[in-house]
Amino acid sequence: MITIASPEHAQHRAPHEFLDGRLIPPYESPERAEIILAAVERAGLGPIVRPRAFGDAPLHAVHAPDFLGYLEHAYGRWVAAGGDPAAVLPSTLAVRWMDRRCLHPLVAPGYYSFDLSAPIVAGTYRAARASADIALTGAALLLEGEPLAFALCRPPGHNAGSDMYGGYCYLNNAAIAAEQLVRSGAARVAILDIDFHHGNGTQQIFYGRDDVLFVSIHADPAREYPYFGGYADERGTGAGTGFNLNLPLEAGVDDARYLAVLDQALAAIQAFGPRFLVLSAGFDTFGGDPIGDFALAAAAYPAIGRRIAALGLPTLVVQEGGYAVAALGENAASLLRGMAA
Ligand code: Q9C
Ligand code: ZN
Repeated sequence: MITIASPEHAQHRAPHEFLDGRLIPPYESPERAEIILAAVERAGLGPIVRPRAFGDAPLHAVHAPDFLGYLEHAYGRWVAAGGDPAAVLPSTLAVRWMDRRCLHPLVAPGYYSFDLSAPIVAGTYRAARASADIALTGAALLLEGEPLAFALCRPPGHNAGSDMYGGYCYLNNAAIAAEQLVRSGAARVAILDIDFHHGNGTQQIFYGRDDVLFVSIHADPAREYPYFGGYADERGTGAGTGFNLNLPLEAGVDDARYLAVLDQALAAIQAFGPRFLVLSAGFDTFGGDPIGDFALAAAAYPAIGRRIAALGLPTLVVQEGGYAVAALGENAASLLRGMAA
């Protein structure tokens, strides 16, 4: 197994996030990536390499050009227009009845972001680019014949859509990697999302597609973020109908329950017959996670890894969420150990 990691992630450090009307310290911190890297090193799971640089084309294959231009320049333009230098966060959100585009530097954040949990600081775009390059390097390694790669991405990506960001996510690393695999000749690619939260961005990007299957196991959005999507009746549209599978779950899910649902997800992937698997791996399903309400034990992660590996597919593991920082490194290493075994 090969791990891809970069110190560039540290360029992104949110000063705060909004939650339930309170400005609070951010759950998504640089320490997360450092702790995962240290645990993977300790576990001796194979070489750890830096990402290659892929340029703009693979980002444009997934994200809208105006959105990428926004992300790149948002912070500088915000500060120049008088916004708080601490971070870009919108004051007015584009919603159902007002979805016109307004690109005033103090207002564009409310067009492109769908929540108040993804502040942009000076280094956010650089970090997000490096994170996407990490995922793309993992995809390249699979194309070169590696059976298993771990993209230690930060910031995470699965909440970012083609022209929207939020939920700590800016560029959709897993989607960018999956699209690259398709464009490199894979007829079918499956994405399995095991983050506690629904991967609304990944779903949106591939919703009309029959060559990329998206399967997600997550907290029921009627109860948990992202609330406005991720329901079981969202099955895809047009040619993509039947190629989106949401498996929303109740609070308190334990190891046995989770593994039973995972088997359902894996059966759907097997029936699809993909050439590659991209695994959006979040560890906020852990019982000790401060923003999740599942009850997985540490022992669940090697078991999850073993079952996924039993598909026998070349797999790119892409790091997403997980905020129980003290356990995060071990949980990630455990999943990978289970997969590599
Ligand atoms: N009451 C990822 O794990 N706030 N994103 C949730 C819950 C945002 C999660 C509030 C959660 C974003 C990558
Ligand atoms: Zn999550």
